[in-house]
Parts: sequence; structure tokens; C-alpha cells
Amino acid sequence: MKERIPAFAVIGHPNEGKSSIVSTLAEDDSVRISPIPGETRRCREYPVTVDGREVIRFIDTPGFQQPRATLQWMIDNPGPEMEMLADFITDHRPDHDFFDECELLSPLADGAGIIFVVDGSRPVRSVDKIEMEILRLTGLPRMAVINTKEKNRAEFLDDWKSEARKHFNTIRLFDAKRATYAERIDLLESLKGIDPDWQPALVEVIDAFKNDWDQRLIDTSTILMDLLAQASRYAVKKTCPDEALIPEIKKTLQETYRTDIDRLENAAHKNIRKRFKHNIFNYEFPPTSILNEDLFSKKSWRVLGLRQWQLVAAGGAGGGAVGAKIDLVTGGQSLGLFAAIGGLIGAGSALLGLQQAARSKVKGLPLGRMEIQVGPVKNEQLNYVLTNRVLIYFSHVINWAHSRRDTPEAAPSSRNSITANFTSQWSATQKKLFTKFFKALQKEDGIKISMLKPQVTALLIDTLKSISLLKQPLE
Ligand SMILES: Nc1nc2c(ncn2[C@@H]2O[C@H](COP(=O)(O)OP(=O)(O)OP(=O)(O)O)[C@@H](O)[C@H]2O)c(=O)[nH]1
Ligand SMILES: [Mg+2]
Repeated sequence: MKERIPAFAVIGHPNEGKSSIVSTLAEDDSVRISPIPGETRRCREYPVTVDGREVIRFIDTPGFQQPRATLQWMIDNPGPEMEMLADFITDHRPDHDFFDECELLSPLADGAGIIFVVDGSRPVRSVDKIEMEILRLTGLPRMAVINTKEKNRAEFLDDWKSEARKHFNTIRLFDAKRATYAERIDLLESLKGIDPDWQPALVEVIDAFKNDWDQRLIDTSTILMDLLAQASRYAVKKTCPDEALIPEIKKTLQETYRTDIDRLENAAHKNIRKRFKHNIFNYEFPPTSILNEDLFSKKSWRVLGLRQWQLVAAGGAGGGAVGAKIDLVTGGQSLGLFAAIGGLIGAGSALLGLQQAARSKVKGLPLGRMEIQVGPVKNEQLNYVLTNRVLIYFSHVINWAHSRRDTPEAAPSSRNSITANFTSQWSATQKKLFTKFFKALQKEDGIKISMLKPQVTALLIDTLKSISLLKQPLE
């Protein structure tokens, strides 16, 4: 290699998923992927940068068009491998029929490693063996990646494995469309094994990836805490010249309050998605996902808020405080809320959360005018609902391979066992910590906020890590 940055060319037959693998590994959703074979006609490099520094590079290439003639030429022109590749390209550049071969072999002539992609859901053909043999003759470090496009077709896998073993240093199964962060790291780990000379550089790459991932979790927790700080203090006001207009103005203000909090939430979600390098992540959540519900809907609050016993636990200090807490939460509508919490009221689009979250008050002003204010929130349910929604959003973002361009399928029923209310798994102590933090945010108590922040950050990062380990989105 000319430089220390490891470079891997992703090579294969047309339409096997080369560009999809590049997109997923490089976390680049701008890579062109298409069901029509021959989409990629030119090599293109996709550098992966961490902290502005390029650590590894993947090269997307066109598929083989003339494998038989290429192999024959190689057999007829043996020689030192690098010279052979350079000579092949010089000889064939003027011939349009070999345009794709010249393109795909040029990164190899520059010494790139090879990631050979095959679709394991179809049988091995003679042309595949020819392509594998061409790559073996390059003498470059190489790995075969079996990307099974049709998931339920495993009958050819053994054939692929035994054929690939003859030509490659390492073989991996990898799902370009569903690979998680951990699976991407696993693939890099196995790349280490393809050539001892590359091992130190790849160890550095893996370290850089892991540190970068940890930093993304820290950033996600910061984005969430900023959202909670903004939402917990947010209020809208308007002066009202006439008492008769109060109900109408209050209604408008409530609507403004609601859309403004929605906007804050959307901005936080967008920041998280950007942090995970998703630019075209504009997809529908699975139909069963609670994220399809309005932030202030009854259902969101019922599913994502604290349960009654959890409120009691989080309230903590003795009976009096518990009573006060329930009062605060119910805001005078105890029956309604607790019926909703208990799940007695079915899912509906009524904005229960809004009334619970934002207090409205009317203040007299001179000259008979009044000021109406909606917010700030008094109810820590909003904190939990926003937090759980960020956690669900995060779980979708991290499990969305960058090569996916379609909409999600409905989740299989086994997945429903994972609760969307992830914070319900926090211990009573952790909930108390979160409650204290919420109160400090509301009071804008800087000293308390900075005192609690390290513990809250640690709690959030632990939570984000557990969600990453699930390897599937929360509903
Ligand atoms: N279901 C499924 N489809 C896949 C998978 N990998 C790739 N595809 C689809 O297969 C088609 C080809 O994928 P690409 O990544 O463009 O393949 P390619 O090898 O780069 O193709 P060319 O550039 O034409 O040589 C696209 O429609 C992809 O969405 C997979 O793991 N599962
Ligand atoms: Mg392609």
C-alpha cells in the first residue's frame, strides 16, 4: 500500500449487493443502489472519517462483465501480480468491452484489499468460480462476504462456503441490509485476519470506530438532556384584552405550545439521526410503533409515561410527598388519568398529555387586560415520554443499515416483547435521580444541574448501550 490508510475494494458479479455493502460499511447513504444490474459503472472511493481523520476507505466497483476472457488473459500472461494487473489495464483500456474490468481491477493494481461479495441465496455457477480464481491470482489479501439476499434460502450456503474457502483467506456471512453496529465491527475484526501486515492498521481502525460509537452515545445523551431542559422550561404567553376571549386564546396558545414542543422534539431526533450519519432516514416507523402516535396523545402518555406505582417510587420521601406527587400529576383529573394509566381507556387521539403537561394560567395586567400563559410543564411524565421517545427513535436509527432504502416491515410478533417504555426498567433510585434532575432543570438550578449531570449522563449512556445490545428496534 502507498499509504497507511487501509483500502478495500468491494468486488463481485453485477447486482450481488456490492454497493449495499459499501453503503453499510462506510455508513454512507448516498451510495447508489439499484435492482437493475450494472448500476455502478465506475469505481468510487468512500472514505470513513473519525474526528475528521480518514481511517479506512471502501471502494465501490462495477461488476465483472468479461470474467472468462480476463481469466484467460491472466493465465496467458503470468508474472508478478501487481505488474500483471497494471499490464492488463494498459492492454484493455482502449477496448470498450473491458471497460468494467479495467475499472474494477484498478484499485487492486493500487494494492487495495478485496472484499468479494456473493449472493448466497442462489447456486454457485461456473462464472462465479472464474471470478474467484481471478481474484486469487491477484495475490492480494481477500475476504469473501456472503450476502444472502433472500433470507429464507440457505440451501446453497454450504456450496458457497466450500467454494469460497478455496480462494479466500476469510469468509463471512453479512447482511448488507440489516447489519447492526456490532456486526460491522465483527466484519472489520475478521478483516484483520486476512493479512498480518494490515493487522496493526485495522486494530487502530476498530479502536477508532469503537471510540466514535461511544462518543455518539455521549452526544445522544447530551441532545436528550438539552431537549429535556428546553421542554421543561418552555412556555408561551399572550395578552388578552377581553375576558370573553380567554378560552379561544388559551386554545390557540395550547396549540402553539404543542407544536413548539413537537418542533423541539423533531430537532432533537434529527440531530441524533445526523450524528449516526443518516441523511435520507425519512422512513415510516413500523405500523405497531408507538412513535406513530402524537407526543401528547393519550396512548403515548399511557405507554411511555410512568405507571402509578412508579410515580410513587420516584416520588420517594414518604406518604405526604407521594400524595402531593399524585395530585401534581393528576392536575385535578385524577379519575381520567388513572383510568388512562391503568389502560382502561382505549387508545385514542385525544391529547390527554397536553392538558396534563402544560398548566395554563391567567394573570391580571393593568387597564383590565390579562396575560394568558401556557406552560411551563409541571408534570414529569413529559420527561419520561420525551425520553422514551428519544430511546425508541435511537433504537431505529442504530439498527437501520445505511444501505436500506425501503420502508420497514411490520415487526414479527416475537419482537413485541421489548417494551417501548424502556425507562420502566430503571431502578427506583435511578428514577429518583431523574426526578431530581427534572426539578433542577425546571428551576434552572445551575449548581444542582451540574451536580446531577454526570450521574444522569452515566444512566443515559448505560441505557443507550443496553438498547444497542438488543440489536433490534424498540416498538
Ligand atoms: N433483500 C435484499 N436485497 C438486497 C440485499 N443486498 C442488496 N440487495 C438488493 O439487490 C439489488 C442490487 O444491490 P446493489 O447493492 O446495487 O448491487 P451491486 O452489486 O452494487 O450492483 P451493480 O452496481 O449493478 O453491480 C438492490 O435492489 C438491492 O436493494 C440484501 O441483503 N437483501
Ligand atoms: Mg453497485
